[in-house]
Amino acid sequence: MEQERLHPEATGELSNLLYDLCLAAKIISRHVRRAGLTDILGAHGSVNVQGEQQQNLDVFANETVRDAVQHTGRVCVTASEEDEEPSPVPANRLAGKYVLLYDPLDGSTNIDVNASIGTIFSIHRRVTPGGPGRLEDCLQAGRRQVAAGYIVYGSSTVLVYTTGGGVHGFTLDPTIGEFLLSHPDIRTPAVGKYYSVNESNWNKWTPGVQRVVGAFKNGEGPVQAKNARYIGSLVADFHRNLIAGGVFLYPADTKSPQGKLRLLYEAAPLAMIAEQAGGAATDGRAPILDQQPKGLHQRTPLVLGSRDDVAFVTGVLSAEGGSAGGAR
Ligand code: AFP
Repeated sequence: MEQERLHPEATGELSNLLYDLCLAAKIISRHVRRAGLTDILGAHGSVNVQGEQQQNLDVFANETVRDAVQHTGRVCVTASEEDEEPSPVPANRLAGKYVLLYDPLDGSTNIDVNASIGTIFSIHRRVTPGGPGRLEDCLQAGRRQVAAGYIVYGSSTVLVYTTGGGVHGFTLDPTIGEFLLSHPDIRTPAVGKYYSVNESNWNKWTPGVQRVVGAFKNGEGPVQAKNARYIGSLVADFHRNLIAGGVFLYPADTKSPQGKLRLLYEAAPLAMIAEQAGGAATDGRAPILDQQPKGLHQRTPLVLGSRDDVAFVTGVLSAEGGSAGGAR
């Protein structure tokens, strides 16, 4: 609301959409906290559009976010990492001016082992004139996002978001059921103390990627050796690095020549937060936020986090002639 006051033209719809997402986050958080007690752990038995086994909580979180926003008249279409096609608001409902893209439960292989997971969201203004939203509303470059954020269900539940006026973090106080401002105006250190990468992919990487990971491990020139931290849940890895300083890499490799992570649901929203916090995000060559998506589930190599560390990786990989280790 404070941010909204800086924009006299604001109608309050964006603030209300963020409230809708907070409500979804509280419901998901409650389920995550009780996951071992209720019958919700484990595989759902279905496979999502990415060819991955869906977990019960994945399906629950996907529907919870969609239900929280679809009937409020604030969005015209939603698109989820879990669904093949966008979900326009039903024709008998009011279609709003916003577009919501989201990853309902990132890091879902961590669900059954009680490690941190998260929800990521990205909000655009619609580009089509009216009625239910369409695919083209969803296929916008990250630079056009009006808001982006994530909720990490960790040792506490934390919401981090930006509307382009800095990055702010709120912690859910379960005793009153509200998110309270706990991390105002987050700035990420220019040089990180952590690097986060799935090093089991070493043999699938290009020499350039091997060089940068070697530099983070052992130091090289001005690059100081760093500590490794990788949990396999992008939200959790990103959040730690945002606060403490660090660089996350998921480069292209011989198994995933386009990278593994999704541009619209993971890379673009976290890139907006990284840039707003003073960090950076590239595909190893160009800023993530400048990528024009061609498909809903497009993947991208990703280098994300502390500004100088991302610049080092991008320098090495650009010289090698690819995007985060992939072929041009
Ligand atoms: P899931 O949501 O399917 O668990 O994928 C998690 C993820 O997209 C991202 O959150 C992790 O950083 C990355 O994949 C982990 O991938 P690896 O298991 O290949 O390291």
